[in-house]
Amino acid sequence: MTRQLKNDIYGVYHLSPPAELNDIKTTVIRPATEKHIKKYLHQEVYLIQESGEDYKNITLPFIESQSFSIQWVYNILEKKAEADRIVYENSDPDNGFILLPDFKWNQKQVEDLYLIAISQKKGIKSLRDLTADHLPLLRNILKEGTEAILKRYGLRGNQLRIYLHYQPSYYHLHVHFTALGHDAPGITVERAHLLYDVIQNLEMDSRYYETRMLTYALREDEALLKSFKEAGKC
Ligand code: M7G
Repeated sequence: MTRQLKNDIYGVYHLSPPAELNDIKTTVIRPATEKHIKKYLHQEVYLIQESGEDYKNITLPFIESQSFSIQWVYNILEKKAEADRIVYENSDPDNGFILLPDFKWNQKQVEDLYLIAISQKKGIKSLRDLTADHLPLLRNILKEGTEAILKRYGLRGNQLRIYLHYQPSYYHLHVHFTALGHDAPGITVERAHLLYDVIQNLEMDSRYYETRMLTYALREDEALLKSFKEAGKC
């Protein structure tokens, strides 16, 4: 241990933890696409304000041409991968979902709990596709997902942050459940949409997410940002 600074009751030290405390959890993506590499590189970010029209004209064609493969999601739904990690399943083809630990969570402590609920129904790409028809699915995810987490991990609904990303990285509807005290990546106001709010907004207006302006950040060399620039939208 070496001391860098000491001032009154405050000290700053450099420590070299012993090997058993020095474990690093790693995720390996092999083969990684160019898009994967970009996702993990630091870059400047810029806000986009996407109208319903922009979504149809710019974002949707982009998603259809070059989004990440969602094979890993289908593997989970078809029990070809991670079947032993499933925490809860509602097998209804329209309103059901599978709840399991996100691969970012090592499952060792609930302080950074992170699970995802994946819709059984295919073809719901993101928040933009949601209408009042999806309320039963969203309510099931909220109620049954929360109950399953209480039962398995002892955290109550008021200790959880339950949200959807817009834009997501993977265009198959899924909901994030994280411990409220955990600053998980992607909980920023320009990306996370609380499930409580999503449900209320759809109850008020079935076309809410089809029509409203959605604001989010894009990284400097993301192709979608380029599409918005070419369309003179930013
Ligand atoms: P997202 O909002 O589409 O994108 O969330 P993000 O990754 O930019 O947040 C997808 C979520 O699924 C993320 O929280 C990922 O950590 C998680 N995830 C991604 N993959 C490829 C897997 C996987 O293979 N298994 C599990 N359990 N979780 C994954």
